[in-house]
Amino acid sequence: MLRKPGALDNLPTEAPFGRILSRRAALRQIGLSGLAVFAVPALADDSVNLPLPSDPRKRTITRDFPQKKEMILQRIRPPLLETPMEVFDRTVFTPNDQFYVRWHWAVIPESVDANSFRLSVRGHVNQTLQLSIGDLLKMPRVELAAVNQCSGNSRGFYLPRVPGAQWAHGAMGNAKWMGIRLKDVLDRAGVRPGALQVRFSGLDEPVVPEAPDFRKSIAIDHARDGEVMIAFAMNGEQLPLLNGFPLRLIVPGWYSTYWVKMLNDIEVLDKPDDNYWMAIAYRVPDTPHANIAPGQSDVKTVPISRMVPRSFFTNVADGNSFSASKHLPVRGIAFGGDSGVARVDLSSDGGRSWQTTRLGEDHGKYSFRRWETDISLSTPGSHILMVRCTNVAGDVQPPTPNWNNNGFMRNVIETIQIDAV
Ligand SMILES: Nc1nc2c(c(=O)[nH]1)N[C@H]1C(S)=C(S)[C@@H](COP(=O)(O)O)O[C@H]1N2
Ligand SMILES: [Mo]
Repeated sequence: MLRKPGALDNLPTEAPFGRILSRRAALRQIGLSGLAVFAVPALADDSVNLPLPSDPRKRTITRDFPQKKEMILQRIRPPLLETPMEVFDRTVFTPNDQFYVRWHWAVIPESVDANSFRLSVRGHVNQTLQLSIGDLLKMPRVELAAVNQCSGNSRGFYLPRVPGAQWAHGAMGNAKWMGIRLKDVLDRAGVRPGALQVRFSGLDEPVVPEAPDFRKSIAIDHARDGEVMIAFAMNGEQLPLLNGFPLRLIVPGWYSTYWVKMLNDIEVLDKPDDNYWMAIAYRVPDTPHANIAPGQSDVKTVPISRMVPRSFFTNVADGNSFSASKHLPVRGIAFGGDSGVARVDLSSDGGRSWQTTRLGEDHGKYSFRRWETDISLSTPGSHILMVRCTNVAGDVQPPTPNWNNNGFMRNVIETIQIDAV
């Protein structure tokens, strides 16, 4: 488990197992390098000001977590690390060493021995399985680009504020995930008639035995849709320990709470999962945009599920100044949620008129997609820029922010103010 700051001061900060795997040599080596050591961060002086409505806006930049470069520190233990916005401007795939990190419980293995690691498949099946990494590597592989986004991404923008990590927009990332279909693993075990859900759990544990272990479930048909996968690689490398080495679940188009890390247990259920993480936590109001009035009670809730479209500026930020000119290149990223990006529109007059942006390469319906356009900034003074994604299903980002007790599913049209001088 992660120890208190100071306890591991003499250990190296680099994990020895973060070897880069070439895509072709494909993950044969994955079973050989399963050791990572946590060194607890010594906090650096660097900081960043997040564009949030409330304090603390000033956050520490840390370089002290294994296999991670500069990250915005939200919490040390268990680690919550946010991706700095400029990372999204550089590339459509978020590098593993700056991919955000979120864990619920602090008892996380410091190392996982990939040779002795076993994934169990049990419950309402014909045959219980104990699969090694080697077993999984022999099964047919699939690769898919998909956005991993925390349900509470952008929670720091909520007004009135709600408890929970005060993320700006960096609790998301896009990667090419490689692994095997969950369906193939379930077929191997043989799902018995009457199966309702499949429950997933990882190697992390609560700090006290009475606290609920982190477990998430999805419907049996969803689990067998051929898209939900068990990933052993991300962006052509094995998963960083903090992102779930050696295996994690990928549920394309759904919020990341279902993307269970360090996945070692799959249980087929013949009744609905009523564990804490399904019945109490990660629920949203059953209303459009999961929106209620602050303070409203007696609201019917449902487990959070599909993501909704979003778009962001990556090369300009609120408060930036530019010299007045006819052409300012503006660009960013968008994603459609659980369907592809149909269009991204930009307004430079506070939402009165909208122009269509050019979209970048299409890496599939669950991926980030880049957008870019030029705006005219010839009049000195303030300009209000807004960006809005419409997905292939016709869902569009709303003009007003949603609100709910958990700060989930924010996807209001992003608005920034820039100055021409
Ligand atoms: N085993 C395990 N998996 C987990 C969690 C966790 O606490 N334990 N948190 C979930 C949540 S809420 C999020 S947002 C994502 C974060 O994934 P990342 O750290 O790879 O970015 O992991 C998900 N999977
Ligand atoms: Mo999350």
